[in-house]
Amino acid sequence: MLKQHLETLIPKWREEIGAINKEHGNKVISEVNIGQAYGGMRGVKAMICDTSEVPPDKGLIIRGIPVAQLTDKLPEEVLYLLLTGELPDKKSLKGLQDDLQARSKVPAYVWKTLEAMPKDSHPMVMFNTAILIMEKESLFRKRYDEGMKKTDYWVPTLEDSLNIIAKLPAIGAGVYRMRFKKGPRIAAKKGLDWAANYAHMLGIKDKTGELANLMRLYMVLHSDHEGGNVSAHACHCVGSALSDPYYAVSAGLNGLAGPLHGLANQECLGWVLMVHEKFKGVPSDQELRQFAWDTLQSGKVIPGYGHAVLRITDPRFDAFRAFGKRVMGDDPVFQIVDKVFEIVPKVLVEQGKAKDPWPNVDAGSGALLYHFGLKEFSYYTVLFSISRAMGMCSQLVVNRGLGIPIERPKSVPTAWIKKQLAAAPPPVM
Ligand code: AMX
Repeated sequence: MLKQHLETLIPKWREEIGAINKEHGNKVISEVNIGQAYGGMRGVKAMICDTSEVPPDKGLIIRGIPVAQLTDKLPEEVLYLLLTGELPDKKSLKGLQDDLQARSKVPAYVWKTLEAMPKDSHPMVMFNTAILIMEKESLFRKRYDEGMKKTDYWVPTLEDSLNIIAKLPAIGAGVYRMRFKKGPRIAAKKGLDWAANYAHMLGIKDKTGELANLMRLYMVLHSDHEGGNVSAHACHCVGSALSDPYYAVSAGLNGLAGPLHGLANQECLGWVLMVHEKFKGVPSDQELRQFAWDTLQSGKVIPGYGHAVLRITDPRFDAFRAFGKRVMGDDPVFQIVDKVFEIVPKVLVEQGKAKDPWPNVDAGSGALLYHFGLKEFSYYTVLFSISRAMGMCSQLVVNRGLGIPIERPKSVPTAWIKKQLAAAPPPVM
């Protein structure tokens, strides 16, 4: 059903974009100055992402819907939205859920490979290895080798993407149980939705059902964040070489494993727990302010604060905070997260370096997981990965559908910059 729907949508999108390109292809949408070329291309509008956008003053908007309006949706609904631009009706949702369930069995060789890895491997390395070794299942590569038409590329990309996404809860939960010696793997339960099944397979007691709710929320909130962030961009760049989704998603997740990107949630909870340990509970405002300054003065960043694009409190942080207040308002670790939110932005403003002093998505998520007994925080980026794979895969499918070519920006050496400067000082932009 999803595939049939995309079969009607993709030719229309392709036609529309073809016409825009033909008529307006040489219109300027962005200029690049030397600072941006040396500065991580910040703010350069040089790629298209139709699955979501992140206006600095609004935060994540998925296919036109602000993420705050999606917090009661299932991740499968959001996946359908990312791929098609529409929320599914009941029948389409059930179709997608059944499809994912039918694709969810993880090959035995994945478990054998993970078991053979060093016992102290980072959970992200285990998770990512599982995705990469499944590359031999790629239908995209098979069909490409057989000689498929360019306009069909998106079809096996969708197949590979659904095959990957369907298996991630079991792989993620399997990594958790193996890496942290939690006992044998737990089989999926028929009838549970994608995220609730993940919570079930982790094997953490969930009498109230709130852990399953948190997982649904977590998976929705992390699902996509436009195209220029490290993981989405790495996935897009690798996919643009027509490397199949196993290679491309794996590349993206290697980027997500960086401490300035997805690993920040692990670092963030570490910082909050340091506060908890040092002050034996929730500190006073003054104690916390001093602790934040000590962190900055030791040359470190305050994890969970700041963003390359956002200039407001991340609406995803707001959604997690609301969940925390509802479910664990009396938990001291959550109370510290709440207090950090009151104190740290003021400290960062006073310091005057960070362009965005507000919390990002990672500032609070770890504390919520910790509350439910998921205390191995080196694992947290795996959760992020399970969710973000939905956005990365959706971007791949759409990009293959639109026939977006191989990515190849132009680099220049510093000698070239110097030559330009000597010839004529560039205008200040
Ligand atoms: N604490 C201390 N200093 C910070 C800071 C923070 N939270 N955020 C930014 N700064 C500093 C930068 O280190 C930089 O210092 P420098 O001039 O000495 O190099 C200066 O402020 C300007 O940086 P910026 O333009 O505001 O940020 P950026 O776009 O270069 O980087 C980010 C954005 C997120 C990497 C940065 O804010 C940061 O390191 N935050 C903490 C880590 C974090 O929370 N990462 C998660 C991001 C979300 C995600 O991908 N999951």
